[in-house]
Amino acid sequence: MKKRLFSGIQPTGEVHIGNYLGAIKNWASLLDSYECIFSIVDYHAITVPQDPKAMPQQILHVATVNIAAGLDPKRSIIFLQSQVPEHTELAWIFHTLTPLGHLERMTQFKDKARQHRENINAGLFSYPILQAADILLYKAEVVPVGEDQVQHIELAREITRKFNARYGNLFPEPQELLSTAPRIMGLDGKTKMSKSLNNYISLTESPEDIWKKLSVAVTDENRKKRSDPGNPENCNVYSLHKHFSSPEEIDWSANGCRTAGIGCLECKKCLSDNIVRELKPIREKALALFEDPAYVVEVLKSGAERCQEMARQTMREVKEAIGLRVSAKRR
Ligand code: AQP
Repeated sequence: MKKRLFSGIQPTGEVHIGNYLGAIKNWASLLDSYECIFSIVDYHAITVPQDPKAMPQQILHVATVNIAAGLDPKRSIIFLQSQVPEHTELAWIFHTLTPLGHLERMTQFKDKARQHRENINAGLFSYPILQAADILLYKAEVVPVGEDQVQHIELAREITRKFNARYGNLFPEPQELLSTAPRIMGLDGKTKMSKSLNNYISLTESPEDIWKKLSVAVTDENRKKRSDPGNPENCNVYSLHKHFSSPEEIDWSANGCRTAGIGCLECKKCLSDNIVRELKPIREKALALFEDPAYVVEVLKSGAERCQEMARQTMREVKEAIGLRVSAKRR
């Protein structure tokens, strides 16, 4: 029997190469090794303000791009979180087990609270509890994520232990699975690449726009002019080469930077060509799928139906364990 795997992505904007290298590419490579469930986590997305008119389009966009990037609906389940109400039901139960102090320590909460000072809501604070429910509703054992999510998976384990200790062993302890690129930095070179910050290259970006964005990307800031030698270890463009370029090109970039043998623009051009080449099939498939939203809607619908069955079963077991199921039968 294959172990079950769960992961999610928020429909908060364009899917970028950070999501791709940190998560989606890894997900696609795991389809045959695990029983895979992927969710477009719209309830997580609304913990920061979203435009209700744009939301349906964002959901379809993120689902479509994930399918185009390798999530094969025939070999995995892809569904929309809000179509399976048991996620929030189980999250409520987990709220009663989660110490406030644990939530206060979450780095993502602190970062998002700083970004959205005008809307620091309770959902943003308890986001990791809903994430624990997402995973445990399907008793998933493996959760492939980027590094930013590891703290949340640790909390999910903590919640699992508390539930199992109080109510009996129902849930397995989920483990994170990191890709070889767990943290891709944004083109500003300073913050994590994010959908909600304008520091990304999206998976459907045109070749012209990829070059436009890369040509102004921050490199080693101590390299002030072409003739200055630089330090590739301080350069995000070099870091990206490691994920898109051949070993020879990676060496060429590092040596050329250290000796001032090449300029940053030359180095970026090579990277741009390689990113364009890797993203080409994804972009083409996504553009074709954008013309067929009915197919994507159907994938989400049938995914939700399959999840619903598993979710109902788990909730029956949870309620039984907690003592919330009443019956007229005498004991
Ligand atoms: N920069 C990144 N490097 C590596 N992995 C990343 N992930 C996100 N950014 C990077 C991983 O992608 C998966 C889906 O992410 P998400 O949509 O759930 O939320 P996020 O981590 O908050 O992603 P963003 O792009 O930064 O979205 P916004 O701006 O809306 O907050 C996760 O596995 C994540 O680790």
